[in-house]
Order: sequence, then C-alpha cells, then structure tokens
Amino acid sequence: MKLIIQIPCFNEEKTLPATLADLPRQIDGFDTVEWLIIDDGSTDRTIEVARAHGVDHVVRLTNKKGLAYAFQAGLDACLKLGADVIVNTDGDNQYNGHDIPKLVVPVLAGDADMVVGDREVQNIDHFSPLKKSLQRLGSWVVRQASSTEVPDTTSGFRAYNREAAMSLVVVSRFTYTLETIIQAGKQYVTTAHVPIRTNPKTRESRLFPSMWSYVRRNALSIFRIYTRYEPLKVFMTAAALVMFAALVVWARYAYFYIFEDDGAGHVQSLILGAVLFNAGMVLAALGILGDLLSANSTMLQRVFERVRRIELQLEVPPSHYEPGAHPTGQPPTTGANAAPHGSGRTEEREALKV
Ligand SMILES: Nc1nc2c(ncn2[C@@H]2O[C@H](COP(=O)(O)OP(=O)(O)O)[C@@H](O)[C@H]2O)c(=O)[nH]1
Ligand SMILES: [Mg+2]
Repeated sequence: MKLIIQIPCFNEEKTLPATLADLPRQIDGFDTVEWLIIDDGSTDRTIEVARAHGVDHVVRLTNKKGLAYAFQAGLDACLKLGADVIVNTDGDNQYNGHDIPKLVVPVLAGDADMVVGDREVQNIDHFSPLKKSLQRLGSWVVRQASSTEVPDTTSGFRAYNREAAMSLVVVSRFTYTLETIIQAGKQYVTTAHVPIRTNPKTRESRLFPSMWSYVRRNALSIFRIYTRYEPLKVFMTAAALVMFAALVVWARYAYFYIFEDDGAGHVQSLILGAVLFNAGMVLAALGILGDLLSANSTMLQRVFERVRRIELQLEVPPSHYEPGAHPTGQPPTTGANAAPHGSGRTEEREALKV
C-alpha cells in the first residue's frame, strides 16, 4: 500500500519547511509514504526548498493555473505514481501533519472513499465571529446541496482512496473543496470526516484576500456547481416563483374586472402578468436545457474516468512531472515515474496493438 501526500503550492518557500517537517514518513497500514508538491508556476524558490526537504515528486506547472487545476493535476500524478491513498494538505502549514494517520483511518478501514478533516471551526481563535458564522452557513448549504454530512466543507485537509480520486473531475477553476464534496454526494462517493488540529496562522489567505471575496466566490461556486448537478430543481423553482407572481398580478386584474368597472385602468396588471408568465416559461425551458446538459456532463465524467483507467493501464506518464529528492535512495516504482516525459508513448502504442 502506498500513500502519497500532495501539497498544492504557490510561492510557499517560507512555510513549506515547517509543513514538511510535520509530515509522516511511515504510517501503519502503508508500505511507503511519499510526498508530492504541485508547483503552480511559483516565482520564488518553492521547488528548491521542497527538494531540499526531501519531497519525492514534483508536478511543475509552467504557469499559474489556479488551485483547482493544480489539485487535479496532483491527483492525476498520484494515481500514475501508484498511490492507493492520496492525502491533500496546504503549503502554509495550516493543518497539523501529525493528524494524517487519523485522517486515513476511515479509508484504510474501507468505511469511506473520501475523508475530510474537520477543523472544528468554532474553536479556531484567529477566525473572526463573522468568518465562523459564514463558514457554518456555507457548510450547511453545501451539505444540503451534496446530501453529505461533512461539517467543514472548505477544509483542504483530505484523504481519498484510488476510486474516489479516479472518479472526481474538478471543472471550476477556483475551488475544488466544494465541488468535490458536491460531486462526491452526487456520485455516491462515501464521505467521512474526522476532527483534526490546526496550527497557528502563518499568513493571510491567498485565495480570499477579503471576507467579501470569500463570501462572493464561495456563494458563486456553490450556486454554479449546484446548478450544474440540479438544473431542473434550480430553474423550475425560479420558474414557479415567477409564475406565481404572474398569477397574483392576474388575480388582481380579475378582481377589478369582476367587481369594478370591467378592469378599466388595470390593463397594466394584465401586461405585467403576461411578461412574468413568459419569464417563467423561459426559466422552465432553461431548466430542461440544463437537465440535458447535465446528463451530458455525467456521461463525459464517466468517459473521463474510463480514460483515466486506460491511461493507468498503459502507464502513461504524469504530465509536468519531475522527480524530487529521494532520501530513501529508492526511485519511484512505476514505469510512469521512470519515464516522465512522453516516452511512454511507445508502450502505449504496443499496448493498443494488443
Ligand atoms: N496551485 C495553486 N495553489 C494555490 C494558489 N493560491 C494558494 N494556493 C495554495 O493553496 C493552499 C491554500 O492556500 P491559502 O492561501 O492558505 O488559502 P486558505 O485555504 O484560505 O488558507 C496553499 O497550499 C497554497 O499554496 C494558486 O493560485 N495556485
Ligand atoms: Mg491557509
């Protein structure tokens, strides 16, 4: 059994040493524990620092592609490097690396495909009361949208087994934390959560420069992701509300028509009702279109999952891969590792012939 701990990094030279210092090298239930960083076009010495501190694998993106992309590139590389379990943590040492053995327990026991570390946000001193409330509200919304029980939905401290890593496809550019939970809920990836410890704050969040951006971006992400999975619910609810408003306005006209003056002077209500009714029809049509598109995305996700399986069979090397330091003196074991850049193509062709 192999565990790979991955860390998406953007300019983390200062905090990476402390983060790596707490990562385990051995965990009961695993033969090997390896470390991987995904460098998202850092302009500082993140990669050198990572190598100097014994990181085994580096995925080096040439330009800044965003955290969600980096996360996905990391999962892909970990699968190709033969990981049975993948743990994700942050490069700013926010999460306590000593809790990784706790995090992987439900996955090892076969009770869950994905485990989310619960920071128990209400106990974190450096989160303001406002941030705590928003966090609680946001997590509640995500739980409703995903039908999961995850208490801390924006936590980046997570463990995935191979099956979960294989089936998750992150599309949004900005966040992976919410999307993966909603997807897990919709795709019947079993989720679990365990309480974990956090370290004192090392720096301000780079993802959310302000509270306002935190709320705006997360609200938008939840809406977009939920709409992608449940377009009928979203648009039909909106359509029903608008059509109800149309009925109210028409009822008003009817009242005046029946009881006063044949409705003279109230024709505006008639027109407003018609406009609202039409808007409702458009929303309902969007729901139907969205539902068709959603079926397509589900199919694409299944195709993508199969492509991944085929790539693994063919030992296609991970993209943007560079070996890191190998303090144990053991180079990584898979063919993918031995031939990082494109040289797997010959085997790929051979295998396809078979
Ligand atoms: N790939 C990538 N990673 C990023 C980017 N911004 C932040 N990160 C990483 O994402 C993790 C969390 O970032 P952080 O700024 O601590 O945000 P927080 O989760 O709100 O505390 C860290 O490991 C960062 O290095 C980015 O633009 N691209
Ligand atoms: Mg942080």
